[in-house]
Amino acid sequence: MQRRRPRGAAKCKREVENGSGRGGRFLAKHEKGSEAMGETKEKKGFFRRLVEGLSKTRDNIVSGIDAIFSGFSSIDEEFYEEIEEILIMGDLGVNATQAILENLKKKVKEEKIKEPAACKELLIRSIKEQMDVGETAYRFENETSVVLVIGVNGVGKTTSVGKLAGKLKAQGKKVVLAAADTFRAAAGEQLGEWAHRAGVDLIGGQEGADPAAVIYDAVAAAKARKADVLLCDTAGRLHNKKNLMEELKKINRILEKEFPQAFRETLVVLDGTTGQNALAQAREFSQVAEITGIILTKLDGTAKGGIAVAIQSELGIPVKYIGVGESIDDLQKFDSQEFVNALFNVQQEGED
Ligand SMILES: Nc1nc2c(ncn2[C@@H]2O[C@H](COP(=O)(O)OP(=O)(O)OP(=O)(O)O)[C@@H](O)[C@H]2O)c(=O)[nH]1
Ligand SMILES: [Mg+2]
Repeated sequence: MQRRRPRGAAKCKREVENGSGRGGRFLAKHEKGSEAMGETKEKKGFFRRLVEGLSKTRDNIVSGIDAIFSGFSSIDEEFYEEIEEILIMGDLGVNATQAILENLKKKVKEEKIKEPAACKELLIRSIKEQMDVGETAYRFENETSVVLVIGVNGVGKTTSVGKLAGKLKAQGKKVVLAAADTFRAAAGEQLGEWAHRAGVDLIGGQEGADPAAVIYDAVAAAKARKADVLLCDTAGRLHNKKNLMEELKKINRILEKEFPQAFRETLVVLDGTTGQNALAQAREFSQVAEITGIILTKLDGTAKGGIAVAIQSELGIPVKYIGVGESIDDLQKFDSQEFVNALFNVQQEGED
């Protein structure tokens, strides 16, 4: 088969194009139909910020993919191999990438596609399908609930708790924060600052206190103050991993016993810049807790955003929020369809 470019050329082109922020732009159908003006406006803002934040991942994926689509004149094994390489480099992970490619090959066959360029939309559709974890529920926002926020050290737990408190408070909810990270000296203080910023109550924060006892007190306070949501920040670093996991089990037992009527949400915070490590962490936490969602942080700047695909595809756990900065407004609900559009720089209908 004749090809205009030898294998590997896609990579060279990718390097040349990196940083230019260019990428194929085409219109995608807006899958959600018509929306209220306000929501559309908010979505646009979200989309633009996501496009900005994902610039590095996107440059890798989009320019690489575009180079393959224009560089190959026929669809063959090498064409698929190049796509595979780019997806793995974009941090989508080996398993998710393979599933996406299988799906793509099936679609190419079914729809009798012959032109490489016609594959791009199919690839985007395959990635979206691979990320499908059903409807992402935010029931805790509308019920009396306890949100336990867990994760290893430094991933952004305290920051995310603070941002989430701000978000809920803005919705008119009564929020109580539990400072159950008593391991690190400044942890309580740090959460205290967030409580102040968000304008919500804080329980605990004494260094060296028993985290489970803090949770016990916080539950009592949440009940007495008729709070809508109790948000619990936890330690990411204990003497060792076994301690950390034991501590979480103990906290869970207290919550089950003392607040059985509350809706439970357990969110694992993962640092988006750590790529495949984040996936391993989520797996470990899922062994000790019933994880209901992920907060993927630090997707601004130089994030390896493809990890969101790997998480939803491999773990089947929805990414519920993404962190896109350090201030209180920098937490967004995650929509995998829009995320893939942003990753591929697919312009939403109606955007400039
Ligand atoms: N750019 C960026 N920085 C973030 C984001 N989320 C958190 N950070 C930063 O990451 C650092 C660690 O955040 P923390 O919230 O303290 O992380 P933690 O998981 O509570 O850490 P430990 O309590 O030590 O386990 C801080 O400097 C935050 O400002 C984000 O979405 N984007
Ligand atoms: Mg913390």
